[in-house]
Amino acid sequence: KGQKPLTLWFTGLSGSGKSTLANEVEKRLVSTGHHTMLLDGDNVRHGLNKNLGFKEGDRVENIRRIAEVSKLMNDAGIITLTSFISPYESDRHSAREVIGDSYIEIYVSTPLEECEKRDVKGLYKKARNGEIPNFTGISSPYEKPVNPEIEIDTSQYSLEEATDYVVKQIMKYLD
Ligand code: GGZ
Repeated sequence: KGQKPLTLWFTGLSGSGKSTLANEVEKRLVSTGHHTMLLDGDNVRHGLNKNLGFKEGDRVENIRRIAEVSKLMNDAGIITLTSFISPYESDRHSAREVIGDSYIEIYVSTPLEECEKRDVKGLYKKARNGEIPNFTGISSPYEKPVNPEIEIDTSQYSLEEATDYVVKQIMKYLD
């Protein structure tokens, strides 16, 4: 299927719903004949980036490599969905420069309070107890996106509603 290869760059706090939403969006794209690749912690932080942790310099390098991989995927005609906190504005800006016009930023703006209430993996509790250092939102910064192409707060919608909304917005950028 002829398509403009996009990189759908999901950014937001741990527990904001980035990966869940990116997975659903990917399913929709696949069902309409698109060729996709989802990059997330499971397939990138455990492989390509397994030498990186969560100090600032490591996060910068994590995002830099993900942007470069996304560009390669796009060059191969594949729609890439990335699901990483990507907390720094300067790194997202660099990703945009590397990827170019294909870069679509999706800010998953679920508030910290809600993410902490969900605490799906118990990480916020550990971060509050000081068991996890440099935890985003608690002891490490999250710089809110200034001009994301798409913004969605998953605490306000069902997963299906959120997916519908994001897919509808993405259609503007697909031919
Ligand atoms: C933030 C951490 C940390 C610290 C481990 N800070 O909810 P999760 O578990 O599955 O998603 C989080 C993931 C964040 O990795 P990213 O590659 O997205 O981060 S970044 O873009 O900032 O490089 C969380 C887990 O890793 N995790 N320690 N200290 N999240």
